[in-house]
Amino acid sequence: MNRETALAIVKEQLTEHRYLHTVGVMETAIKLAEKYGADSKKAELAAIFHDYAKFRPKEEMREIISKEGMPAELLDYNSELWHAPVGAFLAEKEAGIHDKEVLDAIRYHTSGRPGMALLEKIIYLADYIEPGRHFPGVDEVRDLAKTNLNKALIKSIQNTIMFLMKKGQPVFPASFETYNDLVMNKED
Ligand code: DGI
Ligand code: FE
Ligand code: FE
Repeated sequence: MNRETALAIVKEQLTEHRYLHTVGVMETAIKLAEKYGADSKKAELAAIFHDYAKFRPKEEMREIISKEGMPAELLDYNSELWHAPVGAFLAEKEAGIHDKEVLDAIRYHTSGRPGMALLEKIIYLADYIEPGRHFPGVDEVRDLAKTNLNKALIKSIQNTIMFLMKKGQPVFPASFETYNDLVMNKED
């Protein structure tokens, strides 16, 4: 699927603000793919569809998670986590994207997972550092992303977990597991 077709499909599903975020993620993901040796066309497609399900009604997402064999544990945690696996499912079902690497990058873009593939890391990070993001700590992660993908990823997950904990919110176990996996397998 080419960029224009993909963007036109997701535009229908998103607000203007979320669409601009998506374009930012796309541009950032392509740059990261070129820098770190991932397939830039896959990065482009995964980035365009990463928030495809962001505005689906909670009831629809809950039903898809239950019926399609996704981890039931998701339902006990923040519903903000749901659009990622549901987005992967709907990108395949509604938009005919079958590439497993692309679908996994969409599926794990919010929680991460232990043993993340390169494309998954790139989409997770691009989502965090795209130019429209302005939260505390984002510039430090942008700097790390210029030289070390894993360090940037660790910092972004650390920031997200600490942000949730400071608010006294639950943290999905996969987020902790991803953090531990990256810290324990640090290459440098
Ligand atoms: O969809 P986006 O806003 O672009 O970004 P995202 O898919 O990373 O969603 C992030 C939101 O999910 C953010 O507001 C934090 C929230 N969230 C809730 N519980 C968890 C969580 N994020 C992670 N990584 N882990 C959680 O347990
Ligand atoms: Fe998202
Ligand atoms: Fe996003």
